[in-house]
Amino acid sequence: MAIERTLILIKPDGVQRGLIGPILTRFETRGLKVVGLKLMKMTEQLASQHYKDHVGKGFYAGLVKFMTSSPLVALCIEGPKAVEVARKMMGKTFCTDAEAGTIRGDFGVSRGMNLIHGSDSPDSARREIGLFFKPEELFEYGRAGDAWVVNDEDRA
Ligand code: D4T
Repeated sequence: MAIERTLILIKPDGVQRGLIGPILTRFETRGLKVVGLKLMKMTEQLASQHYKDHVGKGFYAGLVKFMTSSPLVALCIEGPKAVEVARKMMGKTFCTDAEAGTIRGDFGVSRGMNLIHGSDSPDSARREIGLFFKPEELFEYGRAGDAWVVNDEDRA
């Protein structure tokens, strides 16, 4: 089954700058399906779970301060190779290094305030989706145009 789900966060800087719509539009336009969506505040506890691999690193305190400072948008999106497709759309971690045409490369110039998070592997995606969404907050549904976005070959 090549159809995957991934966790995307539109970080506090993206929400504050009015970029929820433009960022969401990129995923929708690409053909990826939104199967979960919420505005929420990240707590310090959730930050420590989400960023468990970064706990103790020099940038961790600043990262948590930023991520808990204002609401973010959590998104679960679905599609063929969704994890890799979304990572490519986001661009390199620091906006200053991200290629033009990517979300970070088109909307940002900061290092740490990098607008968006996307899971880095299918395993991370499963773990992270579970941190941000209850099962009943995720939806399986068909869209009118789905047959023109994904066919049987993509699902094989
Ligand atoms: P996230 O996890 O936010 O999608 O970003 P990446 O997957 O692209 O990058 P990451 O996990 O290596 O870093 C997480 C987060 O920490 C910030 N950061 C990172 C920072 O402020 N200083 C640093 O030196 C690093 C490595 C940016 C993203």
